[in-house]
Amino acid sequence: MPDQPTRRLITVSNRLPIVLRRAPDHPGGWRAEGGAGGLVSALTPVLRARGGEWIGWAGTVEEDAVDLDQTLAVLSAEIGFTLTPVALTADQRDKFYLGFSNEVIWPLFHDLQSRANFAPSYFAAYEEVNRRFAAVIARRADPDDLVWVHDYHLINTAQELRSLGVTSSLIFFLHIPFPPPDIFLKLPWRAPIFAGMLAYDLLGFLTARDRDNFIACAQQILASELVVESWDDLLILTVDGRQVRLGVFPIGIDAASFERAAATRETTDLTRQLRMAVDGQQIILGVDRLDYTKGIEQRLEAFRHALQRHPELRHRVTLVQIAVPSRTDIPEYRNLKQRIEGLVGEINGEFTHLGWVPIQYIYRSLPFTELLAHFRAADVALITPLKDGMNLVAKEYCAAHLDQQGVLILSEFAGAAAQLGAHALTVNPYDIDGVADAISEGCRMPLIERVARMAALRESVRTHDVFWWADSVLRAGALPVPGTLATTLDEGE
Ligand code: GDG
Repeated sequence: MPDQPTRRLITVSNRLPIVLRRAPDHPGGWRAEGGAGGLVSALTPVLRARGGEWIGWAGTVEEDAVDLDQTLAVLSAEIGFTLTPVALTADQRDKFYLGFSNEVIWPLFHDLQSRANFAPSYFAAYEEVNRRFAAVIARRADPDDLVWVHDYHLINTAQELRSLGVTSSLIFFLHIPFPPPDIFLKLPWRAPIFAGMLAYDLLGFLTARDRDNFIACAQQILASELVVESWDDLLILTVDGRQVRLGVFPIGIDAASFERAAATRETTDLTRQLRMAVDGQQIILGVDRLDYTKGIEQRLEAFRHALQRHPELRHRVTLVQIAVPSRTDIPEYRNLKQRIEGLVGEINGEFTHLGWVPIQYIYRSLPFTELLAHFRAADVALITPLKDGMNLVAKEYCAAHLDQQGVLILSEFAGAAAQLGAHALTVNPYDIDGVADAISEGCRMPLIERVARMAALRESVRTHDVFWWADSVLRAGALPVPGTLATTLDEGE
């Protein structure tokens, strides 16, 4: 069997890296927009560098999905890898994507079980769509291909693939946290979801915390049938004589591209404009999809407390909060937007004085160069998710900070804290006073300390970039596991 660099890669995720919108005036009748979010940011450079195929939903519903082939062929040629669509019906989009994926798994796996909506009708749609994805993959995959399935929407795809007779190596990567047993066991469909994960050959987690939570769940759910053994950097679970590899692979960014793009004339000019607009004040920056896991409300409260507890910050700092629209079809997200905008208004109403407005709030996705300029211009990045699988924004901020003078304030509950925590100011995002004090400390940090911390952060981001990550996962997915392992363990019992 060829080793991993030469094996064809089929990447599968709920979303393709582009979203198609009907546009009668465009050639083919469709207009393509870039997809949002961390998974697309991370995987696009990997597929560009390596080639292969990306299977996913193009954002269209089945009723609309005619004449896509020509548009996707043109886009595939432009992007450098093959885009293969999976169509969903409007009902599947509602129950599988908005419903089971984003109202059940997303909150539960972020430890926010009280936000989960365990509607009984969602799971059947989840299984149905996983079957649909499997049918498309089965048509495209050869036995020698590596099939790499991403994220919580597609946990049950491997089981469906196996039942269709697909024998390719199947890798699953979870881009969100895996919760501890106390929380996971609340899931009414815990048995089929857990069995779905065990049907892969390799399970990739972002941090050791997530992998260990998975093992703790396995110990409770499978009890005596389970054997866990370490092998290289991986753990091997043997269940009913079948082996599943578990690995920890902290996802990175395309750091070199970020550094290059941050250094361009255009970004430098925009950075200067942003700095001039705040007239000598320090910029504190928040960048998030507008999502309740990102802790934006708690962050705004902490900023309000910082202005109250540390009045010397008034007139000297501006908080720039970029909130990218996300999942706007879900009522919870629309309510959150209203609460955030209410808070911004309240805080600005309370503190605005003599032309100084403490919070600038941006509700849209910025063009890449503008985003980079915001990273470069910010003295402090305030990244305080309540829980986050990794948080790529933390890494992007460091990569873009060419002058090495930025301060990173980072939630201890972001996966990124495992790698970056030692050189960031780590905070508990629920501790409003603690975050307020960290804001003050970040703004007062002496230059020499800022530079030392940022240099170490940048080194970590550069060394563990997205290519290192993808390579580690694919290598682990392609390794032949020693067949004697289960026997050895049986003999040792
Ligand atoms: C999930 C997990 C995990 C943001 N604003 C703009 C913009 N962005 C880009 C950022 C970054 C991406 O969106 C967000 O990535 P994150 O990792 O921070 O968060 P999620 O979207 O929740 O990602 C996360 C990730 O998957 C990967 O495994 O790290 O924990 O939740 O790349 O730059 N991009 C542009 N304009 C914006 O205004 N162009």
